[in-house]
Amino acid sequence: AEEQTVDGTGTGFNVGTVALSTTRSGSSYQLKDPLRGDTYTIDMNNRRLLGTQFTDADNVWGDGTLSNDQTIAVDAQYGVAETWDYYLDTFGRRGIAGDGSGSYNRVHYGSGYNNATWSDSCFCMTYGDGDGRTFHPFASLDVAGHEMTHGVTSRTAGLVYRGEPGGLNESMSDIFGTMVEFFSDNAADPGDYLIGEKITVSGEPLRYMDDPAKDGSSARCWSSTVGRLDVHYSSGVGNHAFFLLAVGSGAHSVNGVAYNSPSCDGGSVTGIGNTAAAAIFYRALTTYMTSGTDYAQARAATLSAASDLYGTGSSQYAATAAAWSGAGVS
Ligand code: ASN
Ligand code: ZN
Ligand code: CA
Repeated sequence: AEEQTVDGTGTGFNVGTVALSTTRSGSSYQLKDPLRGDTYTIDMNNRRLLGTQFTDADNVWGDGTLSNDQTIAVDAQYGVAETWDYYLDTFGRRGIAGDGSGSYNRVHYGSGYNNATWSDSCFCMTYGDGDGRTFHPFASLDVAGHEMTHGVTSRTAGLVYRGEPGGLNESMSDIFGTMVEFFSDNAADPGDYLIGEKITVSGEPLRYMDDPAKDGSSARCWSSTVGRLDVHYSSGVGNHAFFLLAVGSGAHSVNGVAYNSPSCDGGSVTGIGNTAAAAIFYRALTTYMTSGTDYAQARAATLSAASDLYGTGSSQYAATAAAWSGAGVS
């Protein structure tokens, strides 16, 4: 049958009721977005192989409850659309690879699976349903932005996933996942500097960008042994530097959430806002960083980016230097 781009609507578990761009094929609708590289979502039906396409008779997807299999597909499909729009509207990047090609989501993967992953080989996202005790299903805006940013990093700097470059890779995913959450401006999931706050049953985030050590494992300040940590903990140094750059040191409230970001060197940092901070980090990631970039080199890469964008005499350049010093990277 001939395929048409149509306006659908859906109600997710985390995002509430949202607009979705979908595909009409004959008398049925598919969860496939022709405006964003034909990105689609499939149902793994709690198995690990062979998913099935989501189809629908009335183009109204999910109902906000987890007993409806489409509900979490709405969160996943919305997450990829918002991530696409963030990168395109902000940096002119068309899709994860930057070439207009779409990806796809696999939801209801496995049984009680406590993770979400990006794969460069399938160019796809996989979401577990969580075990229901510690984790809800993993489809939330910051997780979607985090995972797809792994694809962006892979196609640009190519940061290896171990040691300090691995921590930096993880940090880039936390940073841009957070930027996607702010960009989306979704009333049910407003922007914050917390990672994964929607996917835990307790409501506690997995990670805190203002003070990464709050999770009990992540590094707040650089040290010569930080590269020995798991990459999800060594990411703390980069997350802390980004928070200091965007928001600043000390106490701040954003969208009703209170933060307190200590600086490692005792200096104080005045934030330059998400837009300028993200512009500096994106240019550093896509222009200056390479597979082996460590934290000292990340500082230099962002300073080069800040110089290109704002000049070496700018407040943005000075804040970039102060932010890394505040995370112990001098
Ligand atoms: N959800 C994890 C992450 O993106 C999967 C992994 O360990 N790579 O960091
Ligand atoms: Zn990750
Ligand atoms: Ca968040």
